[in-house]
Amino acid sequence: MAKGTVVQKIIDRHYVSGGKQPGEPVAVRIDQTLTQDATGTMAYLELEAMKIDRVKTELSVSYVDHNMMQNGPENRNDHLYLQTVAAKKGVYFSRPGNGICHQVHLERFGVPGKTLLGSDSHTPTNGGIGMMAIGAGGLDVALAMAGVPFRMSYPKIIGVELSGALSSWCAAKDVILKLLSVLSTKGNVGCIIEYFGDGVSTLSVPERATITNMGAEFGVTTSVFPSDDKTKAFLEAQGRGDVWTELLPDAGAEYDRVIKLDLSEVEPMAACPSSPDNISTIRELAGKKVDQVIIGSCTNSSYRDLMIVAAMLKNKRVSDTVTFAIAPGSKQVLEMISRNGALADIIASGARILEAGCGACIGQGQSPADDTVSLRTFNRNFAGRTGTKGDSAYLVSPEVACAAALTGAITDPRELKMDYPRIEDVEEFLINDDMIIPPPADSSQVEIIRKPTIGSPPENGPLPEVIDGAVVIKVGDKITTDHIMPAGIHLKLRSNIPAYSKVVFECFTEEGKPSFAERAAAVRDAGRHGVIVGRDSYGQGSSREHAAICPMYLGVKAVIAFAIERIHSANLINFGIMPLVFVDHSDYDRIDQTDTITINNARELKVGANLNATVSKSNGESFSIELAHKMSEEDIQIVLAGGRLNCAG
Ligand code: MIC
Ligand code: SF4
Repeated sequence: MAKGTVVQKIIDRHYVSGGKQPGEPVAVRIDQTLTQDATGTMAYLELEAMKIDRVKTELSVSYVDHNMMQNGPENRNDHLYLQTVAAKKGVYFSRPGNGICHQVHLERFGVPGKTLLGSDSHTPTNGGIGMMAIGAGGLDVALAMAGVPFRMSYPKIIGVELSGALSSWCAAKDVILKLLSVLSTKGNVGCIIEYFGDGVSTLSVPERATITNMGAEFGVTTSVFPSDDKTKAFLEAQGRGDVWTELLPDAGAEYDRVIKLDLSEVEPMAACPSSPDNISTIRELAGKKVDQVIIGSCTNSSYRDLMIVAAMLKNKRVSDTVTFAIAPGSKQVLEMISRNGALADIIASGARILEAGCGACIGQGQSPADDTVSLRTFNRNFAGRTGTKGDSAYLVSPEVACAAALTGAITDPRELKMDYPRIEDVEEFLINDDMIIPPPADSSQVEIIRKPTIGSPPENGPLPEVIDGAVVIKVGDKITTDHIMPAGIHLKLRSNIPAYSKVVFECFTEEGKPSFAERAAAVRDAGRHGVIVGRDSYGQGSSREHAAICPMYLGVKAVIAFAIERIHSANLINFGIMPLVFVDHSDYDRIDQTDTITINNARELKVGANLNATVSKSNGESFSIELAHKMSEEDIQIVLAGGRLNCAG
């Protein structure tokens, strides 16, 4: 067990119950929550279903940053519901245009040493100021708002010891890409990363936040930096010095594993298509023609990032063969670069200015052309996430992105022969919270606006004794929640489960053949149950609980894989679907999409006990397989009840 680390101190201060050995279930008190609009509507509908008058957290904030296109009435309907339900339940509301939830939260609300639970997988961004900030499904966040402690597995703490300082043109993004090349996106479930060592003080808070943000791609519970003088200076510059407390690891703090990284050895890197851990150096990729460059997302759209970009673009013009777009992370950033003239330099160069929000990162516009290379400062490049099938998206630092925008090809920024525009830490940010609406002290008069597209969480019955399972899909390794539940143009359906369910696993639909939704609905309507078969690291990526709700709606009762990622596994349980793992991996090869998997004693689920299932082939052959699970007693009760909303209390 790790001793005297920052993470352990935060857990100790928030400990409610449970074990203290890595892997044991532990419940912690949640101080703050955040939601965004794409996951938020469901989260507040679930909170309403819990019949709680007012949230019980110290602070809860509802952001609108994902669904900004307002293509049809659905998005604005969601926004109206979110604004009024926030007022009713005692939640702050950050209006559309105010910026991306993680960036705004870091600027205006994050507090070192506190816990934050957010219905978005990049919630760990606020680990950059020493919070224990965790991404979860909307229902877990609704429960936290209702005052229920968050259950997690007591973490293994991976210490990343930083030494040295970054060289010119090498960025925080390169640090996290380097680490992704070491730790990869799989096999890290149940761990928390804590940064320590002499190198920490050389990184500014926005740089730390880039690192903790993209730490989500490891599949860890979260990533945390200590809270030190740099944190203090950042909070003071945000006019919030009063919330600062120092939070450092004790001398001799023990980590379960230590990775050493000398920042001076980090060089410009890229995550190549189509996984954040497919890492190359820019030197290796240099010369590759680029058609599109976009700077933005919660990873790289801070004031520091855009000032670097503006300095690189000043008095220059974007290459004729590149389309170049910039989305600032927040209204604060946009307003500051507007007032100091940096935005004018960016506009003059030919960059296209997008609104402060998620935008292209979640496939809302800016889809690249067929067979072209897109360079993005984002955190995810899962296949098709850009909105273009067969896309080729690379994830890079703002420095590398800008170099490519100027030259039309992947270029090592060190080759540009420019002076590195080192950006000093800001002494005073421009503070204007007019776009954040605090909840009224008395909300009895507030009426919640529910337009016709605001549905309700679908219902589910208890887990049946016998799972008469049809394998409705068999997929391979690293299936992300973007594969399961596409976002982009479908995002506006998040409040309408029957409509959104039609696109589950859409990327696997073959021309002229029934879709997953059609196959699963046919199985359900025949009174049988759906089973999804996957391989390693199933459910990577986003926190979207729709990747569980929609399969539940379509009658899925079990997912069987080699390993299921943390947030997705919790979401499956929350919606009454069993997350199961193959005991013998070779069984995967023996199962086909048309097979039947029967589990006779499903309701006899026991902690630590395996289940037996029978696989029957269409030719009459059958064989048995053994399935394991990691569900706790509480998880089992939730699954047996058919989901958390069916459980009393
Ligand atoms: C993402 O980056 O994939 C998202 C969109 O922010 C998701 C949340 C969602 O699907 O609404 C996430 O990261 O959790
Ligand atoms: Fe928004 Fe992209 Fe960040 Fe998700 S990763 S919160 S879509 S900016």
